[in-house]
Amino acid sequence: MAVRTDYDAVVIGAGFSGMYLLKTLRENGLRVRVFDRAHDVGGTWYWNRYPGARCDVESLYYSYSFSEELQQEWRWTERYAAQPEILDYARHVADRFDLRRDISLGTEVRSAAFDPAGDRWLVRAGGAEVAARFLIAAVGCLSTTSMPDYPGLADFRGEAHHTGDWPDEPVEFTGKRVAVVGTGSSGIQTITAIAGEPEHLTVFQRTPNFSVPARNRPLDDEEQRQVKAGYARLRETLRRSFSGLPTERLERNALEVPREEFQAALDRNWRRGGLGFPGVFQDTLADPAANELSAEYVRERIREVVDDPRTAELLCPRDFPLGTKRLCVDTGYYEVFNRDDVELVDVRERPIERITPSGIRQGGRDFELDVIVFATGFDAMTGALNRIDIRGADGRLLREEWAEGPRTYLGLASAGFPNLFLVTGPGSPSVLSNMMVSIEQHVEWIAGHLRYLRDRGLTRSEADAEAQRRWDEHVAEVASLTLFPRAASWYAGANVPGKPRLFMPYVGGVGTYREICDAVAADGYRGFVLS
Ligand code: NA7
Repeated sequence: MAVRTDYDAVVIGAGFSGMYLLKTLRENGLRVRVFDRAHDVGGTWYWNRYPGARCDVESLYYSYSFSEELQQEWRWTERYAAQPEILDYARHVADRFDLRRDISLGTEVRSAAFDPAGDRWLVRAGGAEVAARFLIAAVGCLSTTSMPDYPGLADFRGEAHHTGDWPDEPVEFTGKRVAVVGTGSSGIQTITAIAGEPEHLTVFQRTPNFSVPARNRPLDDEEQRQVKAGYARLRETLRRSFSGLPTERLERNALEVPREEFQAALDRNWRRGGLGFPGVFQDTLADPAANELSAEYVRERIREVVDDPRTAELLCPRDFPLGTKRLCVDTGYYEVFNRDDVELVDVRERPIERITPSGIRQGGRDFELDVIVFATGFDAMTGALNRIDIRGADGRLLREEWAEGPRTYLGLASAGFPNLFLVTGPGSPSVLSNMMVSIEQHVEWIAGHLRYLRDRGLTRSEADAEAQRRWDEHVAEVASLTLFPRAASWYAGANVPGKPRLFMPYVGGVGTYREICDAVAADGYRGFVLS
């Protein structure tokens, strides 16, 4: 029986994943509709417009590789692109490939139910219902903000903003009393960008993070020309690498090399700047003693910069191994704490008690404030999916299936939810990688799978429950060989009260993961039940 579908595929999200899906599936002859609740494309880079927002992966690598013309013609101005430039790039891509005509902006997908009789998804987007054979969630890993449930927040008379949901209009800090709550990447970037503007800046820190220098700088034409001349090979190397980043990897153990060699390698990477630091020695993320060597190296750099020894010690991370929470990449963060108009407040032992109409009450002190910036992070990796009512073949909700933590096959699909595919989902290595490398791989794999189904007249693809169980086990097993599970990180759901604790990313690396996905495809999509 022929069943009506409005589209072959509905894609949720018009960030870098959703846009590339649209382009690829459209070229394969599919009718595609993309929905996004934002009023423009760009996803993460649309919402995270807080001061100082910048990518922690270098612009020449944090960019699409699928179009030779695009990668040759687009010119990045800095080694690390700031949010406005990345958003411009996203808009450029949308226009260049004529994507906007198939994207409905300002349209939130609230529910989607699989219709087993028609092998299709019925999707409620905005006020309308559409039917599509496939539903692809390109909702992002860090797109649902996490806001502590402070009493009194609604009564605050000043301005309060979350970094991940920043207003369009510029926020004025000059001459004001400002607080930043949270010292992850977003907090560190905000603090560094605004320091000096407020009359007084109070930083509320619960857990210090490891932050390494970015060494950001303008990109000159010659450097761009050189990288672009070797793009094809470079991109292929990144696809086959561990993290999708062009970092130094010595294939040696920190504990086994002479001290001078260890010191020289870390000095070199410190001077170079960026995220490569934990990957230089192969035991850093596996052996606590090796890790401690690198951790202490960073603490020494903090002590060198921060004048007040008590403040320096408060800023020194000790609660988790280096690299087991995403490193922060900064430009002058620790220097900020040498300013007279900046105060660091430790809230670990004595948490923020409440928000008062005029500020924050903590440790028996009342902080009078005009602006509070909440840089308190995200309900990462599952938050955006779980807030949509996604009902599978037997009517069960995805968030209920995932009540004990997400279950996926390859991070790409979940048993019980036929014809639903996830881009950069839990169980994939995406959040540990250069996201662009992961996005392209996921999109191309999903597009290949849909081609395979169409060529064979198949209308239904579902992850097999047993294959999924084995994959989840494998993800956990690989993680257990590393130090990652030792951190109370958003990778493990530990940053959101009540969220199930489960280490979600696949730590095997993007190159290995690609090989696994390719082998599954070559084997007739082993682990999927097709009909
Ligand atoms: P993160 O890295 O999750 O950082 C959130 C910060 O907010 C972190 O320092 C938290 O401390 C802090 N936080 C959260 N809740 C509270 C409460 N209740 N009180 C005090 N402090 C709190 O989010 P970001 O947005 O900075 O970065 C997310 C990713 O974006 C990043 O990893 C990069 O990949 C880009 P905690 O550590 O939980 O003690």
